[in-house]
Amino acid sequence: MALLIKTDIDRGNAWLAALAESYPELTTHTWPYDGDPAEIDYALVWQPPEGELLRYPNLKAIFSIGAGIDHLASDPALPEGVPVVRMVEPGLTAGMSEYVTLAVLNHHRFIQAYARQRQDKIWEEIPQIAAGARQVGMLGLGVLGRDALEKLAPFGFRLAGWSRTPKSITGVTCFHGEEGLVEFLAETDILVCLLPLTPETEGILSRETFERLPRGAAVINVGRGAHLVEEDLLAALQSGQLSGATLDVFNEEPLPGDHPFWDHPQVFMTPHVASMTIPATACQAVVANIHRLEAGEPLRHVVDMSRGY
Ligand code: NDP
Ligand code: OXD
Repeated sequence: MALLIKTDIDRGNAWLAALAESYPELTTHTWPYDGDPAEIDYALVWQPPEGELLRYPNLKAIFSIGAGIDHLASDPALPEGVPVVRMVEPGLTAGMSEYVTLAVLNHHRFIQAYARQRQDKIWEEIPQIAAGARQVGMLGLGVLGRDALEKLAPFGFRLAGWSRTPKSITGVTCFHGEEGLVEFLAETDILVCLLPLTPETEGILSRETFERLPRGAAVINVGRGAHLVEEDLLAALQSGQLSGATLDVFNEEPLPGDHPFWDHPQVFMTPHVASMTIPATACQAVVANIHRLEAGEPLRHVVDMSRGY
């Protein structure tokens, strides 16, 4: 049985080492592969070139190295009928919850505002707001959104979440669907986007959304760059409707050198590193799924490609 890995060299090597340890019988190749394409059973990929996966006629499953599968959904020549599996693994989940907690506390405790004051040697207190007086609102109540809310709970924030289908989560006020969005936004002081990128969610962080938030709210985007309408964010920061933003993902990555976000005093940004799949832990999920498929059992975390996530 053979698996082809397509990622960058360092991560590819980490995957090879992790898979060799947890599944020594599995033959592994890194992309580009110049052997017989018919020998490849599984593909483990991040951003493969368009049409690449069509080259392997005997693929049994495509594993996304990331939680997001938009890098596959955007391929017009994805092989039909081959299941696509998204990444669900404890390392990726833990990393995202760390980042979201950091970003929420950054806004809650005015860290960016104090950094600006420091530059101007201003020693001035900003009145602190109790965590219980703020609502953190999570767009997306999937694996990552739910874990981040769980990690935020001990701080005492009011927690809310929005999903496509109804949810019931202890300690979280849950909203769903278009009708639920307006009510959800009205009370959300710190808005976090952990949605998958689909035609329905593209551009959701827009002027209309920002105007529905309480004045002075903050926005954290760790979903995908295309969730955000960048010029609407700049306008909302300029008008004071939003007080700040944390951005990890961008429409164009790497962010072009002349982009206004680089120097914007109210934007805290990182280069798409909010969380990363960790091969040492993630290989367990991949290996377990291969064993399931080989035993004739259903795969876990298969993507509904018609829904886009
Ligand atoms: P899941 O598939 O587990 O969860 C997705 C959630 O979004 C679900 O709650 C789903 O609702 C909700 N959702 C989807 N479409 C809609 C819609 N139209 N309206 C309302 N809610 C919707 O995904 P994960 O939590 O594993 O990952 C989320 C995303 O995080 C990834 O797709 C990726 O883009 C991003 N990500 C970013 C990283 C980074 O480093 N910046 C790292 C990892 C992931 P329902 O529950 O009803 O189905
Ligand atoms: C992911 C990512 O989707 O890293 O996992 O963006």
